[in-house]
Amino acid sequence: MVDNPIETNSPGSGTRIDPGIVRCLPDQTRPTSRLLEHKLTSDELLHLYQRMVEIRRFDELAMSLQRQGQLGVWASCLGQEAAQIGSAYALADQDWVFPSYRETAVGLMRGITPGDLLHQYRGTWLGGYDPYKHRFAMNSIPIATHALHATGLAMAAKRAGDNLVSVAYIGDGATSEGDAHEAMNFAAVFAAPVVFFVQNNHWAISVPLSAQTASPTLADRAPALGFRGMMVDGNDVAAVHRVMSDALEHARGGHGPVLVEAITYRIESHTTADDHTRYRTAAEVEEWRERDPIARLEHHLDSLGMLTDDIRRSTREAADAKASAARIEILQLSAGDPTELFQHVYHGERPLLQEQREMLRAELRAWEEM
Ligand SMILES: Cc1ncc(C[n+]2csc(CCOP(=O)(O)OP(=O)(O)O)c2C)c(N)n1
Ligand SMILES: [Mg+2]
Repeated sequence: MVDNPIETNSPGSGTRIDPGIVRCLPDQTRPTSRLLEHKLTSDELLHLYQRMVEIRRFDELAMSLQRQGQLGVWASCLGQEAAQIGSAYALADQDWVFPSYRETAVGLMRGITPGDLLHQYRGTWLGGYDPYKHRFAMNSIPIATHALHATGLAMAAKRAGDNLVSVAYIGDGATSEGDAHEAMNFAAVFAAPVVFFVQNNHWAISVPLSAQTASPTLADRAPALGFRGMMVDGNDVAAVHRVMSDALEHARGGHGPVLVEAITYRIESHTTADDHTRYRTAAEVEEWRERDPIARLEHHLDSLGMLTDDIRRSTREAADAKASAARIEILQLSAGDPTELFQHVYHGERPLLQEQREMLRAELRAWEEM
């Protein structure tokens, strides 16, 4: 299943134990384990640290804007920054990304501005960015449907002789969908250049991983379908970058798809419309907070003597400044008229939709009068 089987998880950690999880950076919360070399220079590590801090700050901003009624909903990526940033950093410009709703960090790494990324959450009725320019498709709210799009694009690229890899970002829950299975099976049969980057954050809303699959790992899905599966510590940015670079090289070289299972954790609720305290323990969340991916990298940079107080401060200040600018950009987006929702469903008006539009208008009027 994995190229470099390494037993690094400590028993009794309270989480699923899997062999063969690639790690590169020391983890303060586990006994010292065998670490692999990574492919990043010290400057690159520092750069990724700065981006992780910046994107976490942006996530906090989006959470508070939602609480202030400025965004309809928000799906936080808190705790998943290393998985998203390490994998996105390994991509080439020509590669295509098919994201779910939680891939904020990947979108920002693809050069989309915060305001453009948030149109959908602000309720405007046009997507804010050009998917072709950033090679970042519109995010998929339906679970796993975009895995099929990723495979389709990769099959077409192969036929056309284009040098690109298509990456589907899916969750642990998404692996249970028929669409994910079909996408993986087709990709394997046609040796399409796809990477299925699975962020195993242990939860699909309130469904734990243990209720999602009887398979010991999600990466096991790949060899069953005849392709390569790899596991990586998703809170280790350098390991994620290494594994993702290898996966991309494999797919780009014409050797078929790869499934990367990045083991991480969703620290926040599923979205702002959810309350995770109703279905998981504070102790579990705390355990993963201690494995924070930014703290992990900070420790490492510290040990290299690269993280002075000045750098910490300037990183925080730069993140704050970017968040302030993003806030202005987001608040300028006009949320538009919600009753336009009914205009483009069919060509022409339909009585049922007209009725529904009137119901919405009445509700909006009632809200205004409150
Ligand atoms: C086809 C489909 N079924 C159900 C849902 C409702 N739903 C939204 S998010 C979600 C859980 C997804 O979990 P996972 O794939 O682990 O991604 P995560 O939210 O953890 O990033 C579900 C079932 C949906 N959006 N689409
Ligand atoms: Mg999940």
